[in-house]
Amino acid sequence: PQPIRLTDYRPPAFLIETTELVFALEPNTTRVKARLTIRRNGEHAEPLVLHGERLKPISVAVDGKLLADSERTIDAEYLTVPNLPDAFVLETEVEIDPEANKALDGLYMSGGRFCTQCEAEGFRKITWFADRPDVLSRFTVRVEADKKFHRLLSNGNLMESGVLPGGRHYAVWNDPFPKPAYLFALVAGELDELADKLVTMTGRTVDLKIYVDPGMSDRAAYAMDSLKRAMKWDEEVFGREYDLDLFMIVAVRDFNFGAMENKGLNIFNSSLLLADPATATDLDYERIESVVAHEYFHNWTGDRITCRDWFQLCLKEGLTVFRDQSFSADMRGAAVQRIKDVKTLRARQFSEDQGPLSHPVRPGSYLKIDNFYTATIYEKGAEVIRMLKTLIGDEKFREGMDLYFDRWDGHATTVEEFIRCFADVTGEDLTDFFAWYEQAGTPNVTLKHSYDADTRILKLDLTQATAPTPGQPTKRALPLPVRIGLLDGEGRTQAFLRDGTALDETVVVLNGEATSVTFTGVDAAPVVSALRGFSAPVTLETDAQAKDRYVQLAGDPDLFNRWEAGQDLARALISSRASGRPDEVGEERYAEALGRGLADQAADPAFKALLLSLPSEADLALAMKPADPGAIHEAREALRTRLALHLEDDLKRLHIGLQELGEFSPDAASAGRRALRNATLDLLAANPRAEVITLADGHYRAAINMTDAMGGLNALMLLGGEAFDSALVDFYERWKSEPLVIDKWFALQGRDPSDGALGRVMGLTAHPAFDQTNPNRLRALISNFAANQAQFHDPSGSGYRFLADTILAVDGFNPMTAARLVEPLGGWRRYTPELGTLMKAELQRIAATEGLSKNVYELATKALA
Ligand code: B3K
Ligand code: ZN
Repeated sequence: PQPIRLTDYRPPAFLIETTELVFALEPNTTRVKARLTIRRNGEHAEPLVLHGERLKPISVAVDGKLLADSERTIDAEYLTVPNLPDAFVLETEVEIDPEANKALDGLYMSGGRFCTQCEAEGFRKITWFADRPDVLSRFTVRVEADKKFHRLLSNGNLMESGVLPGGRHYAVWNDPFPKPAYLFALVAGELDELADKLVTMTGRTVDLKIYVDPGMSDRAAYAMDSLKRAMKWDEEVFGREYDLDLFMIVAVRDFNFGAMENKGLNIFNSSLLLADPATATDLDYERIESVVAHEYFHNWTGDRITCRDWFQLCLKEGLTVFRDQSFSADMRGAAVQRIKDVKTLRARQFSEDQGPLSHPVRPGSYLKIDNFYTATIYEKGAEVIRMLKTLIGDEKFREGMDLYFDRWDGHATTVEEFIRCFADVTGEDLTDFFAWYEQAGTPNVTLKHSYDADTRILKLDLTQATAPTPGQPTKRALPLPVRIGLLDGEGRTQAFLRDGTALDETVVVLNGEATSVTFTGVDAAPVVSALRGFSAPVTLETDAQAKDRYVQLAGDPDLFNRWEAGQDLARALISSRASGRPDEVGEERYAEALGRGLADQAADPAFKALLLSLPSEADLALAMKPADPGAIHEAREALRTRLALHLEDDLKRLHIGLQELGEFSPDAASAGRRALRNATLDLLAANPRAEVITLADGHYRAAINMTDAMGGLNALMLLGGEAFDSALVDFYERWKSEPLVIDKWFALQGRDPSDGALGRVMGLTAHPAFDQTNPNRLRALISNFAANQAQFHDPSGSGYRFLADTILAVDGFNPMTAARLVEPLGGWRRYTPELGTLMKAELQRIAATEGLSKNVYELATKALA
């Protein structure tokens, strides 16, 4: 297969001004008629080439005249029509089979309902079209179906609806905003409606509707509340008002990823929409709030302004993640949100960047664009925007955004044009900054300090270097904002002078390979608090000593760095254990410091919960070269056991003290208290004793919300034994009719770190409730198992073999979802040679399989390269 390259971009040869579609819906034989008004774009004599895959042709006509077979060509990917006038009407009819579509791309059936997913290239499986984001068209859609498909929905405004003979009915929708085909959506089926209204900043009333499975509308209340808050926030923070009179969200159970921002008709994976206290955890609530906001924010950053081509994906995704992170920070507290976002970034993006699949935020080539919905495009894309804001300041950032909206509304554009808006409002040359989009890899920054007590001068020396990544052997220095503050030995903030100005904190821009800065008026030997708020997506090495970290852990006013100091200390202790030299004195000291952190009355419980959690095994594996997951697991558990012993009384006291008495509330403060309470139990479980089993069992059985039920079940899993087995049975019996809850049951067992996990996971694939055609269920078990460091990396290689077998099986019907399972094998070079060889062998077996999809082929071969 030939890669598609950014440098090959050509403007479309034809533009489609209007698109009229008629869907005669039938599960196996849906007819789609399209009437497109098309205009030649520029002076040329090229034929019209439209995308179309898996379509059964019925007819093709130009300006009302049916084309003979000889007047057009149809192959597996295109419809080609030569000799066309400069403007014409193309009418086509095709037949498709939604019921047979298990790839969940295009028009398919989920739970007896019709629904669509068109981003990135699904529309071509519905009808022939210029399925590329720079062809924007005005859509009118008529949907006809049997009346049992009660709701007939598409983008925009409902123009007309009525009954048809033969027990059928219809609805006609018109979307006044030109849009690319990837934002098209259609839903038909029996759905309950939750309705609300919002008055916008200019006084317009917008109808808000969320459609869910019958009987589930109560569970959409939190999503509705999140939507209203997101709409208001976008008005207040970005000046963006919603533009249609109706905004709809539909929840479906079978969906390849989280959600989709179709214009006026978002479609969501039900796991990111439905919640009530009994069935959803606080993490579910948190994700629902952020994804509802994310998809809503796309209305401006994605829909009104879209991407010229798919290489520009970060233009909408990185920016929209930045917007949803900022929203969540305002809703839930900036520090805790930042820590969580950085944990995700490190777990997903840093690991991607250390492996063969490392790519720039704006990649230069791809085989299947579906493979580039990555943490690099999304999470690192958001970091780049955050840095831009740090570098130019809040005001200029807002001015640049306003200019972007003014200049590009209604267009498909590029990252260059986005950055140009900020260059124009600041008058700055942002050419160097642009390299963040083109260069892959995580820069490593070093910081050394030297302090002269006599002159009270502090000198900081910073350097940066980025290791080579596939296709980019040499790297350039990038402009890096490093936010810095100083503490004294007691942990108090120390003011200092930079260029004569007194400051508590400053941003040093590391603009080349090395930079030095001097602060004067530094009264006492300082503890340097660097990269505050994680001001750049880099790894940082400093000359700080453990004692400096303890000062920070005790009271760095930058909560990100306070947490980070604890993580650094824990990393060092775990790595000492993993290399067979446990630092028991250090462990004692660490436990004491954590104890003081827990006792801090001023600290937010959500923050304390984060403080109490050790770096994840995956995070630790990134720092250990080569990584030995078994050793990491044991070392981390050993430290947890020591902490549990040392902090036992504190943990128990907290666990009891945090017991919830009133009504459940999903707000951040209540969720923080539950998180801390469950974190105490999680740590106590590292020291298994009858008393702890009783505590965990009691917690599970007394739980009146899913957060605590899962917290209890998780602790029982860590403790193992009969109590766990019986709780698992109890849980299943209780929730077997709730698919989203049963996903959690599968996920938990995938994560079980105890020996024999693979056998149990394989057994679960034969469980009547397991269904590999449902991506939520599949990922619950399989992706969680592949993230189960200790068990997936079993020295026999059986975990790898199992994953490869699963990938191959799923690739037969759902390539997009199969491809997303390849990543855990991708990092094979980072592991011990024994493990790496076994991982590589499985990748080779996958790559050599005949009939592989382009999706899996691309990732498997890149991982091997
Ligand atoms: N834009 C969609 C993702 C589509 C993924 C296609 N393979 C959801 C989102 O990022 O908001
Ligand atoms: Zn998005």
